[in-house]
Amino acid sequence: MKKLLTLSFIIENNRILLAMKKRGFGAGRYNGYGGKVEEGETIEEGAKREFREESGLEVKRMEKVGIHEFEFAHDRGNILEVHVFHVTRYTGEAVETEEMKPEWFRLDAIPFENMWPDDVHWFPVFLDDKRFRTKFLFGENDTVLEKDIQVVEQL
Ligand code: 6U4
Repeated sequence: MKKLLTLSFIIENNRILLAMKKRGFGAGRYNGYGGKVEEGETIEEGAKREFREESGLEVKRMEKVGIHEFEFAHDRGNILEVHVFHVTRYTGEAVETEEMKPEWFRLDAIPFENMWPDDVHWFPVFLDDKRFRTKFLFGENDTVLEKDIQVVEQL
């Protein structure tokens, strides 16, 4: 069983837009914008919709940069396939919504201690502008039990 999700980030002027997730899966952590891809929409359409709903920004151009497969030890076989996008053109300004509170961070001050525990492992590849495929297995308290990070030419 695979569930399709998206995760999108704006990076500009040496800063990245993250948002504090206020409710739902991953609440209390900073992350990019995203969520489940719905039936009848493409992954890109889902990414843009989630970005709009959660931030108020309209994505004009985005590029897929990576694909994660996340699995939890207590729920083996259920894979979260998360498609990661770099948003390179957008309009509007990020606003706080019921789900997310936006905040810009300098690239040398990313708050990894308040993010998903996998992020510290793959962000360096992402910030280095490489394409990647990863697999993470999480244990109790979302600790990383296993990780595999591959730099790829094409996704
Ligand atoms: P709804 O649709 O509101 O019921 P919600 O609980 O808000 O769902 P969901 O599933 O829409 O959450 O979105 C989860 C978001 O978290 C997606 O953007 C993917 C991201 N995500 C999930 N696991 C992650 C992980 N290990 N590391 C990471 N992002 C992750 O950086």
